[in-house]
Amino acid sequence: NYNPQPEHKFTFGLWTVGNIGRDPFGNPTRQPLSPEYIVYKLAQLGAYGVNLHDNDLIPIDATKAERDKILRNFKKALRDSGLVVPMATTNLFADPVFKDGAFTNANAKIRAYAIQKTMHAMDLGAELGAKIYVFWGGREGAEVDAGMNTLDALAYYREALNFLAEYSEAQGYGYKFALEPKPNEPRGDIYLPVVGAALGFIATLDKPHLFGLNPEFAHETMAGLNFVHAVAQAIDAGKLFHIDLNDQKMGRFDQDLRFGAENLKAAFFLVKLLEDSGYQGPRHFDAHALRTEDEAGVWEFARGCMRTYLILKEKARQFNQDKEIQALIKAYKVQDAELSKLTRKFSKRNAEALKARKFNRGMLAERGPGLERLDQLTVELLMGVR
Ligand code: GCO
Ligand code: MN
Ligand code: MN
Ligand code: MN
Repeated sequence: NYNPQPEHKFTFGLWTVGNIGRDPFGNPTRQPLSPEYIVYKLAQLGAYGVNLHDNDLIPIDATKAERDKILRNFKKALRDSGLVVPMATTNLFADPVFKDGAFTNANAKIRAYAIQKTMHAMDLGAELGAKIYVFWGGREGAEVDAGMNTLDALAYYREALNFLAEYSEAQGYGYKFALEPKPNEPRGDIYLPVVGAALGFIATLDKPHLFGLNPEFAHETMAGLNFVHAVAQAIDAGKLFHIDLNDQKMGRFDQDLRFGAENLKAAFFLVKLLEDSGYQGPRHFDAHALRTEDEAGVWEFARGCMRTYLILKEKARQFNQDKEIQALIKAYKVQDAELSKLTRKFSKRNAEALKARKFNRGMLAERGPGLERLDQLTVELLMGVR
């Protein structure tokens, strides 16, 4: 019946369903919704959790007394609704102070302020029970390279992440940090633009085990890359800490479409990958309703994201149990126990034996792997005629 339940671990950001429909050319088309209202509505719809930037909840210039009051009300809404806050993050992009970057800003005063702001935001997240802390470096980038900041920026970035990881440990917060790569928008070029770049950077940090990825469907897709492959690489590295689900037309501006709205087949393979690999983390929808919509459209959007995920999860189950599809996959993945024994691990003996083998290259090349049939069956399964 595709009814979302907390056990499905669906989460939304306050900024997602709370999006007021502003774009670079037009004013907001919707009224702001209060954080408490969003919490109750999401719980009603069957979501598991809500995520936030510090300033989604606490205005950047709030006094201590204001902060405490807002926090009290928000915690009450969480208690009453049963919603949890699995992930928290920092807004290091909206305020003009971050116009040329936060952790990577060429100005040491702004870099220090960004670290200070993040420590406060980490305190807030910890108070709400968050265990995953996301770093989306939206302003960490450039439009022009005349400032020659790139190499320095990477060093500053590393310094900030190392500092904040130590802070988390010293405070006993136990955060796992998830880097969220994006190729561009709002900067012309953002540093660490794709999943592979972030994985490479993590290896240079002091405590790489604390850092992983928060890949987003729209972000690799904007760059014309295969998001399912990117997620597979994160899983392979043991680094899929969180995931941002949405949709996007390739090569366009950042659209944040409802999950499955555009690339249904890729969404299917993504859900199948997440489910088959045993990913245990939240399924976070980082998207928003079309700017055309009113509040009713916002909740249709939220329902739609979760429903599509559950339908695709059921399709993945069907795919795994479809005898013909599974037989085709089995035939596609040709096994050879004897040769695999030789190639599994290098030894002088294995190398000698392999060098002495004769292969019938012509025959190996001749065989078609049967992917046309397999893919057509997948399409038919998705279209509901299987
Ligand atoms: C975007 C990003 C953001 C981040 C968010 C949490 O394209 O704007 O995806 O929505 O995910 O700031 O880090
Ligand atoms: Mn995004
Ligand atoms: Mn976005
Ligand atoms: Mn995101």
